[in-house]
Amino acid sequence: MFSLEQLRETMKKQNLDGLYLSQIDNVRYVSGYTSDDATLFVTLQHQYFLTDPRYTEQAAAECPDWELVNWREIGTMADAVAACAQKEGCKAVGFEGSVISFDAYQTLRERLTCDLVSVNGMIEEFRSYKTPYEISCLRAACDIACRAYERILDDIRVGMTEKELASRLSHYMVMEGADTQPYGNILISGARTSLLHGIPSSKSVEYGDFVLMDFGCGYKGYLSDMTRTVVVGQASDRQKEVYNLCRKMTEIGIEHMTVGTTAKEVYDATCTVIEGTEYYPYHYTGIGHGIGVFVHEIPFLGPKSTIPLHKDTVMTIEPGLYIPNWGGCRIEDQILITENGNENLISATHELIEL
Ligand SMILES: [Mn+2]
Repeated sequence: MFSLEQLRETMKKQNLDGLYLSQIDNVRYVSGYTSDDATLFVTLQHQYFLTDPRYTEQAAAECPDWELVNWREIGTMADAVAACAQKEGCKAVGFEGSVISFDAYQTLRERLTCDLVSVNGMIEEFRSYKTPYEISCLRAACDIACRAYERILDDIRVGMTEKELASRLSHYMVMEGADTQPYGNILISGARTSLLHGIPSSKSVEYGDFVLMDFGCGYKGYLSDMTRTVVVGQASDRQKEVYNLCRKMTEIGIEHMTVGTTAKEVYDATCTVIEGTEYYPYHYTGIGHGIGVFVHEIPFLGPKSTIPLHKDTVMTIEPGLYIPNWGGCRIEDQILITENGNENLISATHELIEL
């Protein structure tokens, strides 16, 4: 479980006496702050919250244990971080190398005489262990998405555009209790369903279309992510065949999502469903991801990941088949790994729905 003491233990193990965090999801996770444009500087004794006057009132209320720094009084954000590190006499400062800009890095390099060490993934590792509170928020986010899904099914009919349906789906989630922050929902139809991350367009839904909905919402900052594929009218034999393969892949994957199983083993299990079929070339190898305050976080499910899954991780499983110029199908659930197996947080049916 995350605490500043735990973080400081991790810093000590890596010989760091300062840590600069600028990835906003990590900032929120570590400090409890819920807005934007802020960074953190943690030393072995103190913790600083750096932002500008737009957010100081909120930060003071949400992060009472942090020393508030208005970076505008000092110069740039990087100047303020450098000032904190100097004041604390830091010798080795960790920073998120994959997040910080080149200019900010150069400023830190110029201002600081100490070592700068890139420590990507330190907070993400903490984030992959969900607390009971986080799990309850994730569960609520999944329930909201499922309720909105039930409502959108009543709206999907010939002539409705993807955009109209996508915006209704977002609206239903907010009405059902979701946070209002925008979330890039995918709702695509017909041949466009082979686009893995297609953007809803002004195309109208037609009879016989697959409609693929990959969507989710936030609840107190914690996210849900689910996908369902339905048919408008009667499904063709090929649609049924593709749908059933996708369904089996997801279900076999879920069976394998247990403590100690590696991400690769889950991926391999899903592939057994399509091996030797004409559809094998149409699968995509990234079939799931951790999810929490950010939609894609460790662990990732795929052929290259040998990390074993652990208890209290919440992650998606979303194998799919994507046939260019014909269409695609995906069924995605959000799974909590438990001591004795797992729990599917998405309650929506896997049965093929023909509207
Ligand atoms: Mn997903």
